[in-house]
Amino acid sequence: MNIKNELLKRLFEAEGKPISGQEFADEFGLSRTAIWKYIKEFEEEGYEISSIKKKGYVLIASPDRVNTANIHKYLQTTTYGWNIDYYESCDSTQNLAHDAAQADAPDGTLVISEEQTAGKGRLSRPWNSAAQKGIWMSLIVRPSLMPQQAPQMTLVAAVAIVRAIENVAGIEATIKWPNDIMLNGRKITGILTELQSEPDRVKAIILGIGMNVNQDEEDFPVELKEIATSLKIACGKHIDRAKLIAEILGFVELYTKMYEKHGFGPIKLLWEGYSNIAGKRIRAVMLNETVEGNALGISDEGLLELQLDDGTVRGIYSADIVIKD
Ligand code: BTX
Repeated sequence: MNIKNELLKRLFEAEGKPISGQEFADEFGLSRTAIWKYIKEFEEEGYEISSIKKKGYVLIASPDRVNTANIHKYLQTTTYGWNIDYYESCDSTQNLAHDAAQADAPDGTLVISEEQTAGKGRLSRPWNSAAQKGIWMSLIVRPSLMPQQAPQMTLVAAVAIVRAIENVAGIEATIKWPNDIMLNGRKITGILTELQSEPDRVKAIILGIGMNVNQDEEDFPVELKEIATSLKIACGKHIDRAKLIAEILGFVELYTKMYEKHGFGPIKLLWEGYSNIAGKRIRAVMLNETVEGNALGISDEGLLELQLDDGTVRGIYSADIVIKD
């Protein structure tokens, strides 16, 4: 057990009542000075703690940070998110997660940053990642899947994210195939799934998740004003990012296990319930080709199935789609 985290957890759970430094020290066989040092460290990290004579320590306020302590306060997973690499700023959590995965970071390791200076989307497109406003994180997972099953992890993550948003913000978002989560027709989340693999097995999947959480309209650069939104704009209140992250990790763990055990069928059912494409007329822009047709849904492999105007059905692996009606 990490004693510093345990102390912070007790301070949170006491909900404004004092925690006795002496009792905590006795319980863990530590000196009072060791406890006092932890309290000083918390204060340096931005927590506001008051010390009441003969009673103990009271947590008054915690910083709006997605650091390890704040996430662990809410985390209820078995594995995912217990190992965290936290940064105030970095170029891209995706790059750092690739390095960590190559250096054998354990299953469920989370790389997270308050800000990204070179956040990226698919095809190296830029991903706007303003400091302390969103969730910019990459989760390293090592499921027992074949490499060809990896792209479906985007859909696993999408369902997990929609469920987490529902629980924490009380609003229902929709999934736009393959990797966007939308609110009121605008993008709040993008998912970037990347793979490290051997010919016949997945070594690691890096699930990059970028979510706009507490931005106001004026926080978005001009080129995103018409296409992006945040949870705060949609539901009118500031959202606790750490709580939302813990919730996302919980659902990603649950659905990844489900996918490993029972295949894509149950995930597909959940996904269809949240997606906005079935029956719609869609233009799919791929690297070398653009096609248009009516969306039938997704296949058992997670491909978008489009019925073209000549009646043929095309399975599409990856594209930017435009929903036409
Ligand atoms: P995508 O290629 O589907 O979307 C990228 C496009 O989305 C951009 O070209 C731009 O139009 C738009 N966009 C950029 N920033 C935002 C934003 N903040 N909100 C809404 N729309 C935006 C989507 O790629 C996958 C994004 C994954 C980002 C995560 S963040 C953590 C991890 N680290 C990293 O570098 N990438 C991932």
